Amino acid sequence: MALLLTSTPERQVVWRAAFAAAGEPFFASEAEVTDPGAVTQIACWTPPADLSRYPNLDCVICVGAGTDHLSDLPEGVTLVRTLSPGLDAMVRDWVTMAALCLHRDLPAYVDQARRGAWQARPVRTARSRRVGIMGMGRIGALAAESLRSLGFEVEGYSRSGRGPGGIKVHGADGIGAFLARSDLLVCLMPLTDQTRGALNDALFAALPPGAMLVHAGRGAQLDMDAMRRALDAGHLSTAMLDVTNPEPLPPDHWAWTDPRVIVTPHVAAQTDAADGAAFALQVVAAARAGMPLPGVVDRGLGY
Ligand code: NDP
Ligand code: OXD
Repeated sequence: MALLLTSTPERQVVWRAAFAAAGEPFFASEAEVTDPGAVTQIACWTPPADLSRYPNLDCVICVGAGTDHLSDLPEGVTLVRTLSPGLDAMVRDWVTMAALCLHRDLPAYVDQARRGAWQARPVRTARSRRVGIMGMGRIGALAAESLRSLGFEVEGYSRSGRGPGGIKVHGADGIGAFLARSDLLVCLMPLTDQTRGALNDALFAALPPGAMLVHAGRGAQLDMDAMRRALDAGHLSTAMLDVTNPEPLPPDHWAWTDPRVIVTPHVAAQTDAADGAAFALQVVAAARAGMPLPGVVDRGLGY
């Protein structure tokens, strides 16, 4: 039993030290693999091109949270997503920053500053802004707690209607009521067949006029042309995106220069190398003990 990592040289160093300290066999790259039959786990963002080289592969560990790009692994290979409080907290921080930026009109002030315009806009209290979070899993729950602590009126939406205690979470039959109250909509859903293209004309039209969009889920959930139409029509006032469609966003894309939109290049989280290695070692330990693996993705549901 051995784990193969495909990653950057900097991460290889950290993982090698962690696996050596744990006494676990480890290959830091495909070039190091002398016996492909020994590889039982692969940890990666982008998997090796030819997985058939590893006949005893049991499990692929995605070093991030979203696993949509790993949906076509061979049958019988278990897919695991990294569970890392540090990663979750990074996305929470990005969402909190983005929500505050939009709530306090930063896009307009940055635009004014470029033009040397000293012009005040009305300031609203956080408690007067209703936040709606789509996706109330590990990260959605943390973001809700953070935004609530700042005074926002937060409600959530999830596939099942489940979510953390102490917060109202709408299920599929409550989507209309959820959107109608979301002055600031946050998307933290995984990319699945159901969520692909979910941020579209109909959804934007269902929001209160002048709503704000914070998107850190997956780019393919967002119809960027629909977002532009919603901005032009006033259904949306501003948007802050960490994920875009396509990704990377081409240098000449309208969203880079539209003063109503702020884009960051999919950086809400970057798994800390030591945290990633520690989680992979938990997976290896569970596999050795014949115990259920942590972080298993339901490949039918897609997350
Ligand atoms: P979880 O699996 O913990 O939670 C997923 C949540 O989404 C659950 O509440 C689930 O509902 C809900 N959901 C799934 N499908 C639907 C649907 N069709 N309609 C409504 N809700 C749905 O995931 P995480 O919180 O850990 O991560 C969420 C996503 O955030 C990741 O999949 C990834 O795409 C994105 N992400 C982005 C990062 C970035 O850098 N921008 C970094 C990390 C994550 P239910 O409870 O009912 O199943
Ligand atoms: C992601 C991640 O899922 O960076 O986007 O973990």
